[in-house]
Amino acid sequence: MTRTLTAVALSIAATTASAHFGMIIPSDAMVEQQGNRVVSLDIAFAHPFEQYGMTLVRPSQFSVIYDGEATDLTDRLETSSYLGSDSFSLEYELTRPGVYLFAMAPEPYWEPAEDAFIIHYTKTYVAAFGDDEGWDAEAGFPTEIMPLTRPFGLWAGNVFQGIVMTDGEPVPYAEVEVEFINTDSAITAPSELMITQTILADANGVFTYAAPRAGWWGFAALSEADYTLTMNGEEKEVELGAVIWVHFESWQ
Ligand SMILES: [Cu+2]
Repeated sequence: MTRTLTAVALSIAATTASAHFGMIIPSDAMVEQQGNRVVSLDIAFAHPFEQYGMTLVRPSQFSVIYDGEATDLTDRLETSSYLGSDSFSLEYELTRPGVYLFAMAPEPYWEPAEDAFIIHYTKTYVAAFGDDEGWDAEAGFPTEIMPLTRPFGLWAGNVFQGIVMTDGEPVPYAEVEVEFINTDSAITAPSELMITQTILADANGVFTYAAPRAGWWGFAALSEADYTLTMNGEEKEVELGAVIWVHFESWQ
């Protein structure tokens, strides 16, 4: 009996601790030609629904991909703070119409609660000047969610579909965690189970989620790496996340 209770307590702790997301949140997902063409990006690691920040060290790579060409912006990231924890920010001027894909490959994050490292490959798409050309561009991550739904210009309530890919192949029944940026903790979850929504992809690696509310929604497809990293001389597992951030617009 005692053993059973301990197992339950441990699994609850693991679930609660695992709701972290790599984050790239632009000031606007659709930038108009008239007005401010500079997009401000928050680049962070956090529990978005619970509004809890974690430390992000300078990513090993941060880039923008436009028209098939990647530009390294890692050195342009400014140190910042997100939900009280170390993060980065970037001001980036959009100069041409089309889709800009911002992509982060972070350093491995050591999570003692999970006795594992976490690497969340994170991306978001920004459309410039009313042109959606390039909305399905690839960041080229080892694991990545490819959008099947155009990842901007969605209404709240629309479904978002993506295909989970690892090393260029779809991942059948991949687990995807979904969270909303609960700004100012405006929403109270009636149950801890509702902080993170959990879904599985189908046999073809395709998942579907209908966002019930306007705002930023993050999708993290989680898998275990086929390699380990060393911590104090011990081999430790590595959790890989393929994260995409998508904004849903209000009808108002
Ligand atoms: Cu965390």
